[in-house]
Amino acid sequence: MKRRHFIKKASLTGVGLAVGSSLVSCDEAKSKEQSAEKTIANQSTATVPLVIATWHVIDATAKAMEILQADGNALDAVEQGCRVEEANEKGQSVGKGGLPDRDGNVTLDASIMDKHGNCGSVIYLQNITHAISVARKVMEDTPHVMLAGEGAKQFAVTKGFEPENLLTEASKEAWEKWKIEAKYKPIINIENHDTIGMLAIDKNGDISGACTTSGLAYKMGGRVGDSPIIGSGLFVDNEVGAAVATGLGEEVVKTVGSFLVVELMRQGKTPQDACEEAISRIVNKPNSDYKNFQVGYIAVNKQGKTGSYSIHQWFSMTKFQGGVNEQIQSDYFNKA
Ligand code: SD4
Repeated sequence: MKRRHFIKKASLTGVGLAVGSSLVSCDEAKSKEQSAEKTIANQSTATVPLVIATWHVIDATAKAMEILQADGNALDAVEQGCRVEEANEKGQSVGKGGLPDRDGNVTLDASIMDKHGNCGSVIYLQNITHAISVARKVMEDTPHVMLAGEGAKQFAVTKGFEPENLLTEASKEAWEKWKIEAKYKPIINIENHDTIGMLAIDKNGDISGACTTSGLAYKMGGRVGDSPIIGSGLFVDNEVGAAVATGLGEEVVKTVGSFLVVELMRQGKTPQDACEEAISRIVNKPNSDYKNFQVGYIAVNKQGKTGSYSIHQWFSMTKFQGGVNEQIQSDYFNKA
């Protein structure tokens, strides 16, 4: 390992060796490096690998952990974890079976971000179930960060993704019913399962995140939410931590929510306090209509501490850490 890299790694993991400003011999540096690596390894067994996700998605976190336990990296873990819910036709807010827009089109938004700060996203993607994998291809195989609409679909097809009909009978029926009144109203907590946002730390202590959704049910055609907007629906900084959002995307975009949570952690807040502060920026706006919509955040810091918070009750986080895969109810703002 190069000395500069080592110093960075030591300070990031809280090992705090005083080599940055002092002159040390090569041997001394090497032995300090070895002991730092051990400490990193010990710290890792205490808290990582770990994975957290929005809502109740035990199967998705189990899939991600399977990858992490097999020495897979955090990026593969979050992608594969998200794919579980994208393929789950019963979940009406993600991937196949997602509720359509007001014209009956299922349109998907997704984003992914790795430990280097690379990111990719797809916006208004139609007919492709695994939006998260297309987002990863955008990140890895193009010079761009975002692809939208027909261009995103065409790109996916050239990458071997099979177009299919994403509107299931159940979602079509729900849409037909909605059309009777055709009122747009954000729904708080759709069946305790919504946009999936997932964050993971692998055995090396590296962080990645992903977010995938069919967006708000019965949205206007062309509407884009927070989930594919880097910094709003998702943000990862491998030196600090990561955050991901769910709920009314417009409110998350207006406050650049996930970036805000990570910046608050950089300033020293715990993940829990950072999520609470990001929610308070929304609810404390003059004339905030927060009683009528939900927003929730989950976050993890570099030390593997996690937090989650929402405006309304019944938001939850699924967390797989230390052999336990569990759903944890979030604390929330609106207790009145
Ligand atoms: C969006 N944040 O498109 C997503 C949808 C969601 O609860 O999370 N709904 O605004």
